[in-house]
Amino acid sequence: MSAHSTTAQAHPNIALLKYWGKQDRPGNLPATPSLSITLDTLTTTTTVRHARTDSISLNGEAVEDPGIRVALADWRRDHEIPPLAIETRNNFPTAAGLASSASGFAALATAIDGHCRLGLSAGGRSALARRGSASAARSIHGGFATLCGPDWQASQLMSADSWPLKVVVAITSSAPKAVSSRDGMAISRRSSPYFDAWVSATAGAFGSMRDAVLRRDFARLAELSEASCLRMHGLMMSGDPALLYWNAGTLSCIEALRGLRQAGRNVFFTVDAGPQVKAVCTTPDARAVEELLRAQPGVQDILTVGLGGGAVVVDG
Ligand code: 2P0
Repeated sequence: MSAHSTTAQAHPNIALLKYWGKQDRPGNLPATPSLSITLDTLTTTTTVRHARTDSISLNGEAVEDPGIRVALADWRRDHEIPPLAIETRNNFPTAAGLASSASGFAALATAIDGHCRLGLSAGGRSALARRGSASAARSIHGGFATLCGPDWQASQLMSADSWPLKVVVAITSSAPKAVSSRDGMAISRRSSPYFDAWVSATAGAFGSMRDAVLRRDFARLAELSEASCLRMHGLMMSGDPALLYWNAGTLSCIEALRGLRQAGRNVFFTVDAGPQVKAVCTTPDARAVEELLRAQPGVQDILTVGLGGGAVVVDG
């Protein structure tokens, strides 16, 4: 052990090119590449310490978290990880559609790597985090991150400072989602007639989106991001059972944001496996985006964040 306890922090990320669906082989490998932005302000803080048996607490309460238990068992097949007491806290609502599993597994993998002296590279931590939750692989890095084969370890494409975009999140429901991402992905893969087309279209868009980010081409990034989001939701809706993660507020926000972009503002929408709408915009446009979203029917709350850094050990 490197210290009595080790604490790490990580932030959620939002995919602009979406991952939805897994490969048919072990390792929690996505069927598609993805590209994301890591947020600031929203933080998961995780402390691990040696214990007699594993225990997990979330925001101060003991929890049974099957996802963490399964990940620990998987990680222990390759690494020397003793029984651990894990305490994790989110400074944002866990069920608000803000990818707490991404920041959670990125913080946990980083804390364990530090505490147990696994000596992993950032790529190694990303692979560990991915085995817990694939989107978590991207939260190891700050700014713009990509996750693609053949190694399925995320890399940083560009730092947060290189293109400091803003994200305005419109919360349209605080209810937990009815179908988890993991179950939803399995349904889409098993039953949607569009699944293969989704996989090939996403692979085809990956290089274009990477180029748009590197060129800081907002208009092209907007076009590619909205297409990826709508294709993913089209896929979700086309399975059996059909998955419709949107509510009326989601659609109001999407329509309003399309109008605002037509009116000349630098903004686009993205929506994940839930009803919240994330508006990505340039800093001068953030105020107008906030005002517009706040005025939409069904919007309960608004949260504005910037782009942040990767997962780090903060103590220990
Ligand atoms: C993403 N999502 O790329 C996509 C877009 C939601 C919609 O990754 O099964 O929690 O743990 O690997 O990463 C959410 O799924 O799924 C997700 P698992 P994860 O961000």
